[in-house]
Amino acid sequence: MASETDTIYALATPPGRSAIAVIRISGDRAADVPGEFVAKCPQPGCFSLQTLVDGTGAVIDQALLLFMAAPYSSTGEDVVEIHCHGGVAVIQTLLSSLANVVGLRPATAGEFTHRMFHNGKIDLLGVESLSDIIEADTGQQLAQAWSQMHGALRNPVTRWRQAIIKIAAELEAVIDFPDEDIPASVVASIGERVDALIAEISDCLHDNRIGERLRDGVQITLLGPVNAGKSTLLNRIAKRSVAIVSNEAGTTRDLVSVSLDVGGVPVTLIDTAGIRQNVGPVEKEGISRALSAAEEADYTIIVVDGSRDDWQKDYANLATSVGEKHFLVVNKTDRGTTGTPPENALLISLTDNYGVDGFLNQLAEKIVQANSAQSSSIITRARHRWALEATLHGLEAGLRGNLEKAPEIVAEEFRSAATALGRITGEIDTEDLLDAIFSSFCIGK
Ligand SMILES: Nc1nc2c(ncn2[C@@H]2O[C@H](COP(=O)(O)OP(=O)(O)OP(=O)(O)O)[C@@H](O)[C@H]2O)c(=O)[nH]1
Ligand SMILES: [Mg+2]
Repeated sequence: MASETDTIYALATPPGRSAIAVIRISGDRAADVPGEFVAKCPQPGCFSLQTLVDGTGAVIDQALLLFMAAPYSSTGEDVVEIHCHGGVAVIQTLLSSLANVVGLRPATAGEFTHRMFHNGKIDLLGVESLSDIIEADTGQQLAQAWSQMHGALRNPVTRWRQAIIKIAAELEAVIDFPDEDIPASVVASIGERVDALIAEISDCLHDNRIGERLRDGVQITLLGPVNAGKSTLLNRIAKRSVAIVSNEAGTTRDLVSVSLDVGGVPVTLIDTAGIRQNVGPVEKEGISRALSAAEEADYTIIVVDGSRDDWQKDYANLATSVGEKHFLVVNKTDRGTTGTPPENALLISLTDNYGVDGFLNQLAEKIVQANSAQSSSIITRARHRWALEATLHGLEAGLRGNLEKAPEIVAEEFRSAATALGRITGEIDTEDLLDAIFSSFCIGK
């Protein structure tokens, strides 16, 4: 059975052919591993070039070995890294040799990081940041991940938690002397301090989900009547032919998406089926998916054919269903436009390339402005938000309680607020949560 004290190993680099591959080994038996290949374990903190041979004396590879002795390693255990040539046979031979070493077993997903956490090398926010650093697709996501690693949320959470624990402790002291009245000055001071904490935490929660959006990406949906030019616009933005374009109404049936980097903000742009009445079951399903995608999106681009008589009516219907966060693109102006467009209309012609760059610049500006990491946005996961909401809830419930008559109930509310904060950094936690977080890592991390 897998144990937390086993020595574990894994390929730390992606599988397949590469110039160099790295195999990591962590645990008590790590320093014995070079000996299994008739090589010497280097001095702690040193690399050494060694020839690794198998049981018959045949050379497997010439590799750089690195040894980091406990506790001065990433996992806090003895760690050996084999920096070998990244050939499939080299990697496979080394891994199957390691499988035969008594006391060694392959690591499970995220197990190296799990050990870092258990050995106090990193807290839960650090674990999440590490995952975000590896997953980051854009520069802004990377900057946010590092800012989280360096304490963007940890610092205020630690300060708030200490303040709440101090307040709860002051209350406990009062509870210990039940015959004495709580001095009015203590009641006032606790009220003021809790008010200030509530204000600070609420402020942090009112961040428009910028941090989470930057981490998860922004979703933009193209919506509009059939034949308006949605797929043409998607292809133009993606700079390649992703979706089929044709003059046949109802060409797009399913959702077609592309991933984009807009000024460092990761964006998923989704093309959808054109909206129209009286259609068959397949198209009907497509339209229902289109409307759901627009509902879930952070922004919707409503595309209409400005040369058609009823485009204003189409726009009005769609605008009502998607709400405020939308852009109105009136396409096909090369054929002329009917009626007076509303003020927010962006007039373009994809065929003549009229107004398209202007629209795209405006779109990019809006996305970057609204979704760039800001020093004030320190919540990057729904988990953080829930915990901060639970903290607020505890503090507000405490304030509503009767400090003079039932200080123990108030203290309990404050303690629950401190517990919720402790969950963010992992000081207080359940194994369930840890398992969920670590399982998102790849094997070898
Ligand atoms: N005249 C003109 N035609 C355009 C313009 N933009 C796109 N078209 C044409 O309009 C037709 C429909 O374009 P699509 O991009 O397939 O339209 P769509 O909104 O995706 O249509 P569905 O998928 O059927 O909902 C194609 O023949 C395009 O070449 C434009 O600015 N002017
Ligand atoms: Mg289409």
